[in-house]
Amino acid sequence: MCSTCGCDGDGHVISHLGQQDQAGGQLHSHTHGHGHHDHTHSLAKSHEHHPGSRVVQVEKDVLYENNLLAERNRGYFEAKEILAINLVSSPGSGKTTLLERTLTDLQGDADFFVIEGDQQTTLDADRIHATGAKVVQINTNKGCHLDAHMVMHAMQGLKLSNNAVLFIENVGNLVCPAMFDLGEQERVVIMSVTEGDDKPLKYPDMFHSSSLCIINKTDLLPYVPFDIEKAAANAKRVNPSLEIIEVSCTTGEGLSQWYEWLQSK
Ligand SMILES: Nc1nc2c(ncn2[C@@H]2O[C@H](COP(=O)(O)OP(=O)(O)OP(=O)(O)O)[C@@H](O)[C@H]2O)c(=O)[nH]1
Ligand SMILES: [Zn+2]
Ligand SMILES: [Zn+2]
Repeated sequence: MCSTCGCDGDGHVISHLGQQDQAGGQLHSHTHGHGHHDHTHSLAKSHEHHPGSRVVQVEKDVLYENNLLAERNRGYFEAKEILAINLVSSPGSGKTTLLERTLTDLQGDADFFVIEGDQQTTLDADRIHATGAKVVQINTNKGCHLDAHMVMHAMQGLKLSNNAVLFIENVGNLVCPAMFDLGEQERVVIMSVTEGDDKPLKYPDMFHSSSLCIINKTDLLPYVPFDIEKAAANAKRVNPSLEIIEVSCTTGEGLSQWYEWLQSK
């Protein structure tokens, strides 16, 4: 849990890329500490001392506050009929590549917006920006996940249109992002065949809280000892209602199934 691993959720930087924000090619960014907000942080934190309970109390407070803001995001998405999809995975499984292909292949089918979460750099946001989609970058610095608060502020820079599709690329981490509801309708976990077919059993929360699992890099199956049936069975063991789609973002194999899934939402 992040409150015990030292991650600092309030030190994030939000950078706006895209037509409306890229005046003169300058990337506009601002840091987000506390003290200048246009929303309230309603929690009066308890300062009572219960021996041995401090860590648990902090976790409860962090998640409680997150869940309030997630509900707020969800209400906004519902009111504007926006489909918000939280993409989660370990680092390098192919989230940004999947987004690049999706935004290119489905161009014109809907208004697409992207929130890019990374600890450092705007590399992923630059890749998304190159597809023509509107994108905002959140750098979490030490933070190992996105939270509802960061997403709320990032949305303020995106000016989402009604009926839009919003992809949120979370920080590459199969542990902490599982605990943070962002207000999304769908959580999609991406695993790749180079990671081992035991991942759903080792990181059950992530697979339990997702509605779709994409198994990526199937083009590498001849070269790695990954049993795709076993991976799917492990994922179903953790979450029997999890849908599974096998794709290769490199060859494009299976992507039509992903697009059909998107269209069904
Ligand atoms: N062989 C193969 N490589 C892929 C595929 N999809 C992505 N890659 C490669 O995997 C590497 C990581 O892909 P990214 O899309 O950057 O992964 P990511 O999940 O966005 O990574 P982080 O943002 O760092 O968590 C890149 O070198 C991609 O080219 C695929 O289907 N097959
Ligand atoms: Zn705030
Ligand atoms: Zn990425």
